[in-house]
Amino acid sequence: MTAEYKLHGDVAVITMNNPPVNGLGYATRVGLANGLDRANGDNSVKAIVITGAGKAFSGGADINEFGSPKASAEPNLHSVIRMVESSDKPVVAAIHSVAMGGGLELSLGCHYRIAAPGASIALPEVKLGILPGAGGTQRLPRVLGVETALNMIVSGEPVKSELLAQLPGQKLFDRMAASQASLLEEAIAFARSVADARPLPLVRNLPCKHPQGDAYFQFARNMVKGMAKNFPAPAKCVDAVEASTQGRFEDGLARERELFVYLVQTPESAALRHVFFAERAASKIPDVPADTPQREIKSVAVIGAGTMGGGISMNFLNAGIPVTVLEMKQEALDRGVATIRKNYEAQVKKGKLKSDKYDQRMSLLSTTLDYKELKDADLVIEAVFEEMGVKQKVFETLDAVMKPGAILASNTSTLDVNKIASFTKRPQDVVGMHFFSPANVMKLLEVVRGAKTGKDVLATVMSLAKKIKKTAVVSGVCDGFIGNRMIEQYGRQAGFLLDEGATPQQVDKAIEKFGFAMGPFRMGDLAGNDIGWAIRKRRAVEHPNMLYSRTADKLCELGRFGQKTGAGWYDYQSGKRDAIPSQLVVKMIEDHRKELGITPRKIADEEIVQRLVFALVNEGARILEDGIASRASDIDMVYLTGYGFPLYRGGPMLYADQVGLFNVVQAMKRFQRNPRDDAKFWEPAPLLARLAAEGKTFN
Ligand code: 3H9
Repeated sequence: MTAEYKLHGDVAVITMNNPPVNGLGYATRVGLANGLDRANGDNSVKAIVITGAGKAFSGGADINEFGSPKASAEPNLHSVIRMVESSDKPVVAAIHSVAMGGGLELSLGCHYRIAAPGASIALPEVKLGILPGAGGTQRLPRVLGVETALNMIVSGEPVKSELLAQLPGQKLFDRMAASQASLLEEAIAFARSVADARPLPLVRNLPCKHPQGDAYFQFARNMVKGMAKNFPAPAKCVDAVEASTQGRFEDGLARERELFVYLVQTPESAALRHVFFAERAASKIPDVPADTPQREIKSVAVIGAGTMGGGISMNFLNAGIPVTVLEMKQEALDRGVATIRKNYEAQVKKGKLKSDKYDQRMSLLSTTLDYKELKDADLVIEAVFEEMGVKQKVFETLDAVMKPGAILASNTSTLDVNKIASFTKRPQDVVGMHFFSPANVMKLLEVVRGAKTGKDVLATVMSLAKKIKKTAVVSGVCDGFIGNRMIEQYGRQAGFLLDEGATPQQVDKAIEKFGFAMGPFRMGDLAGNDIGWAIRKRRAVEHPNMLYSRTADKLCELGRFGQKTGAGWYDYQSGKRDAIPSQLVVKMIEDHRKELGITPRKIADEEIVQRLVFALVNEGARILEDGIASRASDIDMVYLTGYGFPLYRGGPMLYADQVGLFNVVQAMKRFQRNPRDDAKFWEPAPLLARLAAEGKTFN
């Protein structure tokens, strides 16, 4: 049982104890129900306090139980809340640290609530693609007013208890405790003081109205429609809260239930719940325990003041960690610092950064032309040209100058980190830290684990990533690591689609409609088509048999590198980023087809999407099988945070699971018969074939 029962004189205290956050799983609910029964059956008990052990009152329903029979097994959360409401003796919720979701809903069933300052109060269900399903949409408006409650429910954002307590007319908290330390004692005293109060107050009996209900809810609907495209939950939250203002409490509760049951089954909710756990799982490395000692990172050095080096530096400056940037020439340093300054100034102008914070960040930045001045840095990140010879020189120099114990990181996006480590006499200190451009904005950090990378180095980099607000995912060493190794296959398919009859805008539109932030051709134009060109030239030497469409090379031979040259797959007007379909490119593709003797065919959007996404999935399966990624959900995190994969689809591997791996393999078999495509390309990875045959999933 995961709730403890203890008598404090004539007050029974039931303490939920289900670490880490007292999730209201089956055993906790049983514990609460038993505690309530026991207290009500004991004549010596006059009042009851419910609280939580450890670091939360309660984080809400146990998300692990969703979709399993345990979630609704009796006593379900509704039944527990009904027991609380109908208790003969007053029940007081003693809230501290975290009261979220079902945890807050449980407290709203209590007759009284006392909160410690600093507690995070939220109904965050919308972030999981659902709505509060245990009365939250009906009770919160009754204690906070319709508008405040709806804002909290639609945003899911936590609000501090002391702020809520100050709202005029609020009935959420009957009392604030002086501190968390005194909460329990004060709650017991309060419970004793209301022991004889009758009738016992119930939130459900409070009135709930909005003076301009129709107009207000119409306005709210318009707001969420704009904000929450592709996510059904926010609009349903509005419906549920509206129901709280319209009729009997029980009717509102029934409406909430109906909407909850609908939402919990949507693929969007499954995706968001998957992401919740995927995010937390990614921070754990199977053979690097949580208590692995870490190195202290008090200062950072960055080699290279280009776009990447500058963006990387900003992450650390934002976190209050001093950075020294090194370049070969003063002009390059000046340019790099000017760009960082310009980025911060833009944030100040937009009101996103206070000017004193800006000064503070810039004061943490220093520059040098001399490697020796970096010697005391705890971490050095190299962001120089992507060429092994250049990396070799940098790492040999770092090995010579850096103090013992410094972490030597490379921002390489494709090169062999083991080889880079071999340029030093301390391969245990070498790790890949692959940031994504723009590095000060993109959430993803691929942490590349070399064969000899120390566990303490990995543990340090993972916790540093959290400090600089990145989503870190560990990748083994291979060409392109997780993200770029997969994107290469996606890019190859995009090229084959052009050869067969599609246009760049058709491909982009189809995949953008699927939900990608940007299609492959608009993306190429933004990142620079010359980058892929350089990689393909290197690959042509290393993998001479790899088949590509030649269209991308031809584009580059025309000097059409993308936005930076004013022309790429699309045309661009100077100073603008709008992609305008290019007649010249269409003609170039048509000529190319003629050369190959291809008669173009009309390709359906569905085929485009499947070929691009299943290309990712198949390579993802290989990456899993090779042990480059530890889990399928890590691959999903890479694509969600680094490549603009739609959040509401949960990442390529979850998407494949939802489509069904059998169906994915069937589609691949169909593509294999396509005469223009590379038949070998569509051979299902052994892991994918096996899981599909066994009716299993990646996750
Ligand atoms: C709900 O209540 C539905 C009802 O309305 C209706 C029902 C009928 N369940 O984030 P952290 C785990 S829906 C299971 O790193 P922090 C988490 O996986 C629920 N597990 O810590 C992690 O495990 P591990 C509405 C949960 O201190 C560990 O706790 N509630 C749950 O930075 C630590 O998590 C929410 O959506 C849970 N509900 O932040 C709250 N919550 O160590 C979601 C956490 O094995 N949770 N875990 O990786 C949060 O926002 C944060 O976790 C919280 C703590 C603020 C609580």
